[in-house]
Amino acid sequence: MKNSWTKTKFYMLMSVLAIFLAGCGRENLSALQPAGEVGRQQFFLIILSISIMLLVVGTVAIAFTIAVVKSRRSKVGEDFVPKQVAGNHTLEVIWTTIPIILLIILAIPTVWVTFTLADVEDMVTEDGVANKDSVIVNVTAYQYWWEFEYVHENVVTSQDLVVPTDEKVFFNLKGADVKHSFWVPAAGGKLDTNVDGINSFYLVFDDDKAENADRLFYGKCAELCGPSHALMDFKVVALPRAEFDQWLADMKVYEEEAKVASADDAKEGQEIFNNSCIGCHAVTPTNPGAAGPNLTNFGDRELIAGILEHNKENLVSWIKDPEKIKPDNKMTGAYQLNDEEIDKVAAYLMELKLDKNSGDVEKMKKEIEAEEKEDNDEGSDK
Ligand code: HEC
Ligand SMILES: [Cu+2]
Repeated sequence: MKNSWTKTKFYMLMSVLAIFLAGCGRENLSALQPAGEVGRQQFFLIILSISIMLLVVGTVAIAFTIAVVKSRRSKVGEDFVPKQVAGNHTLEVIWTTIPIILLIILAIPTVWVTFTLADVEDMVTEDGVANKDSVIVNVTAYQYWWEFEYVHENVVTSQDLVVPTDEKVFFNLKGADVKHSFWVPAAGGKLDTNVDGINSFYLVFDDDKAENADRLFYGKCAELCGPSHALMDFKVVALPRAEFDQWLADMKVYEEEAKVASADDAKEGQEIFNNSCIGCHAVTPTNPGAAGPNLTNFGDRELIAGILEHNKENLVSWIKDPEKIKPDNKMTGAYQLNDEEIDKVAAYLMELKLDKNSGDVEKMKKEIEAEEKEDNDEGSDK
């Protein structure tokens, strides 16, 4: 009876562990299932260092076991004194050389990969101006949200980072208030976002891996930054280049003027928004560095505030009491609205969806080219 209970406990423990470990295998957030070149190289380093570690631990464990088994008192007697090897030259040379060789095997690929992954040369042209062929995103981390600025296109968004697949995407990282850290486990990283100084690197998202992950990867803040640090999530939407360009062009439709609400309550909501919220939240895609997330395409988002499921009910709870959802967030107490007003504002925000395929990609490309010419002229003047 006792025996079977022990067995049951064992199986219970194992099944809990299995469920727990199953979380390690998700393609949208696991460093163990790399989604691109950067993640793969980092994964290779993980495997290399673990293999070397296992080799060392295994050898030591085997040597230890042999020593313990062979030198039992019952076997060798009370007065046995083993052979003394202190100061033995051959042995000392062996156990100094082996660790040196192992460290060299570990060091060469580590240093090589570190320098390769930090190579952001393609970000600028020979003239020293931003390379228009590369997608460059300026990332700013705030307590407790993320802002993404597309350098060439002059488009700002937040919380959902949209990237093209199968090419290097370059990031310039900085922190607006305290130090944060930008991490997309499946694609690579992490890299600190410092308050002074910009860190740059690139990531690659393979198109087939993105498709397996339903085109959505998970991102995290990886540096303790305050009470809501653990809630400082973002999403990465990885699209084929043509769809990515179209998304940018669709955002640019609202460059000059915010989307106008259509339903009656949303219309009233827009007015309330323009009185109480617009000081911190832009609804056109051209304003970086505002005090709150850019909401131009809020209706298309995956989540609210990076963590809540995207529906109107949750939006109402967020506007009513953000403090309850994200302690210490910087929106709490910034306005006073009654339930009816909150409902209308929420109706308005849910309407903030991009009109798919309304933007003119060709026009956008021409604008970028024209700007490049200007920059190049300036660049060659120097
Ligand atoms: C003092 C500036 C400020 C004001 C005013 C303000 N907010 Fe915010 N808002 C923020 C900040 C900061 C965040 C990010 C909070 C976080 O995630 O930590 C935020 C987040 C949000 C989000 C989630 C955004 C996302 O990308 O998921 C919504 C929705 C929102 N606010 C709606 C409103 C509405 C509606 C009003 C007006 C009634 C308003 N805010 C007024 C600063 C402000
Ligand atoms: Cu953070």
